[in-house]
Amino acid sequence: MEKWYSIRMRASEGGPHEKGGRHISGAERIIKEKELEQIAANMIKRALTHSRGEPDFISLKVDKIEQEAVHIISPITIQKIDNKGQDETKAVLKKLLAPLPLKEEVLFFLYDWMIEDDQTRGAIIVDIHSGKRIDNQGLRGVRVSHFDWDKSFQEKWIQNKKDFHNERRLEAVALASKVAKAGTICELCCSDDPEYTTGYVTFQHTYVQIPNMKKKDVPRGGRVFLVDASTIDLDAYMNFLEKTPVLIGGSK
Ligand code: WAQ
Ligand code: MG
Repeated sequence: MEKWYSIRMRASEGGPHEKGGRHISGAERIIKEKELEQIAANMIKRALTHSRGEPDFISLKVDKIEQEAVHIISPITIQKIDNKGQDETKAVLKKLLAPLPLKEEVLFFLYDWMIEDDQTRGAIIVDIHSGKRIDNQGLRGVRVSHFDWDKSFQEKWIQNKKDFHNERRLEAVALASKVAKAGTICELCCSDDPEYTTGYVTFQHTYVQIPNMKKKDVPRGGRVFLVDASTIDLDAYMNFLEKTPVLIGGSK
């Protein structure tokens, strides 16, 4: 039986994240033993060559995982919509998310927060009805972890998707697929990388790419997971997002 590992990298400048260091880069994979060395080297390279700056702290963690514990899930459906400029983004989001029980003032408050966030390392969990944050994780937020694509499944999946031969995008789709599977009603995402202005929202099991989510050259961004606080088991939800190994596609 093949051995599987979770491998995770995070890099920051001015000390480790938990001691106030500024986040530079992060990545993670679920891989087989024979891939470990190569992928560890790639992750270090990625940390050292990131557009957000030069890290002075890099953490690389490797954990063996039990094959039986791995959940296999399908990728979320992909869509793209037009958005001509950042001054139209709020109107685009409002129209797109109209089917949800989400008040305009809550949506706009969360959007404004997300595009300006330079503090929170993970995502915040917010009740879709009250608009209140419910995760109690402070600046750490909730870190979605232990997820990856099955590589041969991914090769087939991208064949008819010309815009998805892109590591960042593929990673975002995998994360969003796990987040949706956990019972999230809607996810809002904006990169904190200064040059990367395309964000996305997911709802009703669809990932909608939104150009001009923020203005260019802004090194801020964030993620929001909207849930129904009256029905969700918050501990189980967070445990699934942070700890349960999930592979997109493939088989055991
Ligand atoms: N779990 C939870 N939140 C995270 C995680 C994680 N593993 N990684 C990042 N975040 C939060 C954190 O607050 C970041 O500031 C924010 O999300 C953005 O992270 O189809 O690159 O890694 O072209 O900069 C979208 C692609 C890319 C859209 C998003 O996000 C497309 C991206 P980044
Ligand atoms: Mg980033």
